[in-house]
Amino acid sequence: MSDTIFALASGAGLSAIAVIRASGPKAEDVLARLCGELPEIRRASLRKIRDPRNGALLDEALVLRFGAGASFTGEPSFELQLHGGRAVVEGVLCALGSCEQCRMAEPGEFARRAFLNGRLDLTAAEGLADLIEARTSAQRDQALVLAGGQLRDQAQGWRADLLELQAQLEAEIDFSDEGDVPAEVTLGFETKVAALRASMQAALTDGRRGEVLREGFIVVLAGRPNAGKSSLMNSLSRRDVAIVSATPGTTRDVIEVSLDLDGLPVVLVDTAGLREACDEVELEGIRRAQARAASADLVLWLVAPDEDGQEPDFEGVPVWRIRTKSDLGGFDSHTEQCISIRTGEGIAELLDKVCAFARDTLRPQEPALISRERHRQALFQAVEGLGRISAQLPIEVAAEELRLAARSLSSLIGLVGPEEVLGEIFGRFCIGK
Ligand SMILES: Nc1nc2c(ncn2[C@@H]2O[C@H](COP(=O)(O)OP(=O)(O)OP(=O)(O)O)[C@@H](O)[C@H]2O)c(=O)[nH]1
Ligand SMILES: [Mg+2]
Repeated sequence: MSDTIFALASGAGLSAIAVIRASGPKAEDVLARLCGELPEIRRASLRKIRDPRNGALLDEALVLRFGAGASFTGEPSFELQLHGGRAVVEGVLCALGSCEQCRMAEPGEFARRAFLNGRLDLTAAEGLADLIEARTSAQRDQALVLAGGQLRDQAQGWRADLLELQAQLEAEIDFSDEGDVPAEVTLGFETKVAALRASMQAALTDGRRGEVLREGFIVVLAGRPNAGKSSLMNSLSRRDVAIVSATPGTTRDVIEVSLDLDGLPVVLVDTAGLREACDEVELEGIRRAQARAASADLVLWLVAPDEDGQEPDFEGVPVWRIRTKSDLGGFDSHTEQCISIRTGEGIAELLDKVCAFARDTLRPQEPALISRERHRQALFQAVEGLGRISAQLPIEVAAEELRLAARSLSSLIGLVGPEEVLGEIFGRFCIGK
């Protein structure tokens, strides 16, 4: 039988209220030991919380009890809304730890139990993890859609269609049993498979916007040394994060700041100026700058008034050329986009343009179905398998491809799959979730 687990579910540190939750077969016994008479199920009740070892009063708290089958984990559970002081929280955690078969939860263990008890599918669990980590409103909205089961429902729909096609094929195998010639896939059947495959493929052709929204839209500030990259970084992030100096080659490391641009998560990245350098440290900085730019969603190529070099190609990443230090003159404001940190010229406009571009790419108003590499891989495998089914393929081979494609979709929602995948997903949750 599994242990009863407990954890602080609210954030660490001083707070008005702290929530400790517990779940497992002994939850009710444990709760009775802490607060005496059990409160009614799902009814907030004020109770004195005592240490079961010596009866010492630890706090007076709101207690919520959930029955098996109607709790987050599917097990008997309870939550204590305590006063958030450190001694209160530590005292209650210690008291819980003293109860038999009761131990601190591992990260994600509540969610893992919910999954194992069929309360959540794997994609919904991932949605909850994303919801906890969401820093901006667009990330929150996407996480809510995933947690709400959009991907699960779609995957189950596709899986049902696959099983239906499988049944049709099997009927044909039985029907052609007497013949010597192995039965083959018909043109009509090929068309049905192709239609299903196209609907899955459409979900994959999304420019990875779900992943980009989850991880942040990456804007790299690049240019020659002294172009004004770090100055722009500080100005856009409204923080003094990067050292600015008149000495070319000041920035060596990659410096990142996360911004919330009108609900969109944008990661600004300041980099070392690109030039022919001989200094080993600077060379490494330049190598990192180039790698970061090549994996960005947008590069702002900053050009000082005294330069006129062409912007490099960063492996197809969109690059905007921006003239800096416009207060010094020497540019054509009709043909060039200009900014000045000194006068503030062009900064608000640039920020608006970046925000509009990110919005265009991420399209947060229509959340993407896929937001993780794991989802993409599973769906991709199913699409690949269906792509191998064509007219005149032996029916047995086609049936096996359909079976494998259905299995990929099952792994997506967690109906089948190795234990490592669960460890990978739930291990990333925080303790208490
Ligand atoms: N006049 C003027 N000077 C600026 C402006 N922006 C930056 N500077 C100056 O240009 C110099 C270089 O600025 P940085 O922001 O450090 O340039 P960088 O591109 O980060 O340089 P590296 O880190 O060496 O690659 C500093 O002396 C800044 O004060 C501007 O808009 N106008
Ligand atoms: Mg710099």
